[in-house]
Amino acid sequence: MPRKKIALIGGGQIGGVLTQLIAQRQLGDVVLFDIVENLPQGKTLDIIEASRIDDMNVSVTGTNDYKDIAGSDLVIITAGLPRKPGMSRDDLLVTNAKIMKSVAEGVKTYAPNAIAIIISNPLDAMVTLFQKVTGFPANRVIGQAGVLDSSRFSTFIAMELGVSVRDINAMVLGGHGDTMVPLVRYANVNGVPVQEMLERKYNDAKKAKEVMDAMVQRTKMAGGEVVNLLKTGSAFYSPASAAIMMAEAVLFDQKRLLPVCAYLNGEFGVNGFYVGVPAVLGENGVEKVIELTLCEEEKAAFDNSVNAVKSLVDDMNRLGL
Ligand code: A3D
Repeated sequence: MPRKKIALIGGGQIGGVLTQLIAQRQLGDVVLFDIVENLPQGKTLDIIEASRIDDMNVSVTGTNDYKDIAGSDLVIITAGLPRKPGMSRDDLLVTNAKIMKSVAEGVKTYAPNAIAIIISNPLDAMVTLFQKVTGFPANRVIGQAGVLDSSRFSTFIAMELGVSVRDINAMVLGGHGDTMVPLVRYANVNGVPVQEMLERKYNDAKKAKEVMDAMVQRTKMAGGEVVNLLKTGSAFYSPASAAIMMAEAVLFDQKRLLPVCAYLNGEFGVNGFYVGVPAVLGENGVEKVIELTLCEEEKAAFDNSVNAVKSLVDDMNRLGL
């Protein structure tokens, strides 16, 4: 079987880590694109110079020319500014929308059959814009946010309970902003509800709820926590890992059930918007959105998050972006 071709648009922090992870795992040949001259060429040269050490038998090249992404099976987009301390993701809307438009034109022209995974913020709006400009079928345009937010939630739960994070199943739905919805009731450790484990640990339902609320809050603010520590950029190792999980699901047709930013056609009572929901990912991108029963409180939080996404998309349309 011929190797897959993977184009990475944006050769910054996340793009660099993505390149290295793809090469080390030999997921396919990589073309790293950026508008900054020599940046993608320099990063890819640095990475392939470790191919003897890391056993990387794939081609890895850097470019400033969209022609070189021709025929890509998968495109992962990280082009756009990251936030600085004090900024919300939504503050990036105007700048990153202009960048996303040019990226979408390039991908539409040179990789019209690709599946696209978007990482640039504000995530839900950027996914919406990319799909609109390319006209790609909605299932072929997917946003990465929920996999990372869920991994962050799982990490905090594992740290609190002192169990392996491999045994934690926890999902975060909704838009990728401060209104995101960590699903407390569904969070479990190999089937055992996290809420029950916390109640046993503290033998006090009120205290257990406080601990869970604090983990939910930390999850919602986890991106900002890293931004405040780094000062000059945002998280990049974990977002790259999250996109790799999604890329593998698509490239190897794994049918993984993952929380991703997917287009909704009435599921969860939402029509015509991209938002974070559980979905089956395979060779066709989003193959099925999985609906689940939300209690009144979860539904209200989810609707609130969807409204935040809708209002950002409205802003984008109003500003003619
Ligand atoms: P950074 O290291 O600044 O890299 C962005 C790259 O985009 C730079 O190398 C730029 O030169 C490049 N770029 C700018 N304009 C264009 C253009 N028109 N075409 C192609 N490339 C261009 O940022 P980063 O890699 O840390 O983050 C990238 C994006 O991901 C930002 O918007 C972040 O906010 C976002 N992000 C999302 C998540 C999610 O989980 C959704 C997490 C972390 C960061």
